[in-house]
Amino acid sequence: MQRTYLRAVAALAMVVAATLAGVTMKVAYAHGDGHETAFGKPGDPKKSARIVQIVMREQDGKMIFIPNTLRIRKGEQVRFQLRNIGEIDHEFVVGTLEENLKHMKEMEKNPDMEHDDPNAKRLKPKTAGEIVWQFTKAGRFDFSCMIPGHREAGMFGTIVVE
Ligand SMILES: [Cu+2]
Repeated sequence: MQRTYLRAVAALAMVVAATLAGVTMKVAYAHGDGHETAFGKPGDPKKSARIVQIVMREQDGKMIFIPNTLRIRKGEQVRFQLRNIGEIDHEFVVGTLEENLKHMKEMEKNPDMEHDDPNAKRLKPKTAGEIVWQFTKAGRFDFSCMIPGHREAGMFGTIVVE
């Protein structure tokens, strides 16, 4: 009797352990798979997306993005079509304001730092590029050019997701 009981408890414990392991694995997978960040995740280029065109340029001693304010619906996937029509390199990096400011400080120390991230694109003069990003969280976010001096010259914008 006692033995059967112990065996049943052991079997139950194994089922619980296996279930917990399964749940843990699934959570880890979902997290790693989506590259989810505080401002969303890389989009799926095969899925439909709202097209947002952004021009980067210098103008009257300033450096700008046109437009520099965007409103996006939560969950919306956006295809940023970026064009650098200026005379020098520019960059588009989307993130939280906090992260972008921190990143900018790192760029000041390493001006040649290259970005190959799904949320960033550096463009030579007279070239174009694309980023597909899905904004999964509501909030106020930032896009900036991280090349030293450019954000200070005006090269940043705001994305409001609601
Ligand atoms: Cu720039």
